[in-house]
Amino acid sequence: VKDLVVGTSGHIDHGKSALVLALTGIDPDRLKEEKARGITIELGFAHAVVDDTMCAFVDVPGHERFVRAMLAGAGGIDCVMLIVAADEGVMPQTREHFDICRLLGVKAGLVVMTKADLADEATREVVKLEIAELVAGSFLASAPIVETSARTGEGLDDLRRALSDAASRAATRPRGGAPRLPIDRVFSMRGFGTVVTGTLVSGTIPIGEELVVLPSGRLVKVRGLQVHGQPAQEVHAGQRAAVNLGGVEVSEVSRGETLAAARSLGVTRRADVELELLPGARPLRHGARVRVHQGTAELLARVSIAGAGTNEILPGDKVLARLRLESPGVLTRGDRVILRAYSPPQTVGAATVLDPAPLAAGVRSAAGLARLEALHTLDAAGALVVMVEQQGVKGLVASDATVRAGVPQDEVAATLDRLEERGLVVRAGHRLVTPKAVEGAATQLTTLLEQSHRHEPLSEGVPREEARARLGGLDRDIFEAVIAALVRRGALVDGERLAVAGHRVELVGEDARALAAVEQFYRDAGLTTPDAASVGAGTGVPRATIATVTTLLVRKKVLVKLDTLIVHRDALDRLKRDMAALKAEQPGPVRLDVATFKERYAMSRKFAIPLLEYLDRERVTRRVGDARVLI
Ligand SMILES: Nc1nc2c(ncn2[C@@H]2O[C@H](COP(=O)(O)OP(=O)(O)OP(=O)(O)O)[C@@H](O)[C@H]2O)c(=O)[nH]1
Ligand SMILES: [Mg+2]
Repeated sequence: VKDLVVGTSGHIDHGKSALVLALTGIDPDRLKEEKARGITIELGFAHAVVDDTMCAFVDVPGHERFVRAMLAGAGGIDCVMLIVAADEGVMPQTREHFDICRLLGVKAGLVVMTKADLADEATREVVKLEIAELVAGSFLASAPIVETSARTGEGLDDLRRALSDAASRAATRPRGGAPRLPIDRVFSMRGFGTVVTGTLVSGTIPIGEELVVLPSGRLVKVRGLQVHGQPAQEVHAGQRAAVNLGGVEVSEVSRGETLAAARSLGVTRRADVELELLPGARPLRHGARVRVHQGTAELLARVSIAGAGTNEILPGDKVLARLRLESPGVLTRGDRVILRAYSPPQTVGAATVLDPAPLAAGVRSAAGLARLEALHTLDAAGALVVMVEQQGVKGLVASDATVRAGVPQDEVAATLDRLEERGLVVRAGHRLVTPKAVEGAATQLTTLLEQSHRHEPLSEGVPREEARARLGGLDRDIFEAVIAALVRRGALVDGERLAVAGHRVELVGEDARALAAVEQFYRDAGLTTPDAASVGAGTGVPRATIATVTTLLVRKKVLVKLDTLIVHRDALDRLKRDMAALKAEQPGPVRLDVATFKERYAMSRKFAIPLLEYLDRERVTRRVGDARVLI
């Protein structure tokens, strides 16, 4: 069977709940207060199989004070029954609810003229004309008007047929993709714990799934599922579900929050949108406060109109704008939200999200407007490129492809392949960046290295981390991409230190002679190496130059630093060979103590200890107590 969520809509007292009861046998008004006052206050739920369709009915209140609840219900419906009482005709909330359905983009539905038993033929004809005028040019323009009476049962079979027709036309919701369930009720059930209900607007949730509640970010696990009071193994898009959640208390979840897959939706305080003001609304000023309804949530926000100088949105206009949310919202690109005035809280329009997490840079400038215009005309992949471009060399975290640009999770890999192939985006580890930004950073890095080579010709290059810091603390993944780009074209030598290809530490004139003299001095000194002062005295090289050339020789591994000693590598090689010879002289383990070592090489303890420790490190000797054994 096909699943269909059918919502009621219409003015107070027009017989919405009575009709749902007549169709399903289930009274959607459950609350004591609803019974006492004879009106619907909260969303009501019922279900029935019509033909081969399982219809989940969401019954909304018609009272003008409860439009908020109506909106929470309307967000998840596939098909609307617009209800008009035959004895009253089209009334204010008939219009408002109908506006909301239209603005939300509900695609299927029908009109029901209820209380047919209370109006004569002529009155009903007038009401039909009113209805025709209301729905002209809309998705309901050619929908049937079914006349019913919950009292006499008249027209109920016609209604079932019309519902079945509408069901066949209604699009099914995407079962693939990430699950998203705006929560409309939270309660605790004995023996189960926390239960939330709502309509799954996309994806599939199996038992055992780990999800997240947003915006709070609490991690939860699905312990059990019910659809229309029956246990289920999984629920899919288009079904109303009760979800038993582990890992969270009833007090920690509330209506308006969203149950979703981790990393599929973002939490935001800012959203760039295309805003549409209803023809009947009052002009909306730049900076005006509005109520934003998304899913089951209501948030307060201020409207910033994009572009310089536009201070007002006129009725019937569509403009690009930014919503600055006063509390965190759960939004993704493509979401449709309803806007109501702050006071009185009438429905004034709707908005489609273009970027749910824009940077703080404003939208009042020409550049800000141009960016929104681009986001407006592009598909998700195109929008992703704009978002990546805007991040510059900082790049965009790859998960934002879904969270921000709205590329479905299972299409991200293919989309990025395509964008990379076309040279629009580069994947740098966990980030996305434009080739242009990588190039910019590459040029910067090259300039930086060239400068450094000029200032320190004796240095073999700039240490990696230092280079990264000097590029403004570039993200590690992007830094690696920049290096890779330069290496690929042979412009950079990669290593612990970075250098421009072709950079040679070459000493000329005085410096070259100093280097040779110092090296020769150390070579001659053998194992008992001189201190800096005697190097100066022995070579005649100035102190500062000695320091530079020594550092260079150490870096080139011609000289080796052993604690406080500096020893020529030839001397160390000779020492190792001597040790090997010593071992070869006699069979069995050869012991060597500090005194013997000192004597053999005619040196003091100051030299013997670092040299023996060096031999230990090189695994020529092994320390046993105070002595060594040759290995
Ligand atoms: N005569 C007659 N009365 C009806 C019919 N349908 C509903 N009523 C009565 O109209 C009143 C309002 O009906 P509800 O179904 O509660 O109206 P509603 O549209 O759900 O009202 P709200 O949810 O508060 O917006 C009740 O007293 C019903 O008994 C009908 O077909 N004929
Ligand atoms: Mg009702």
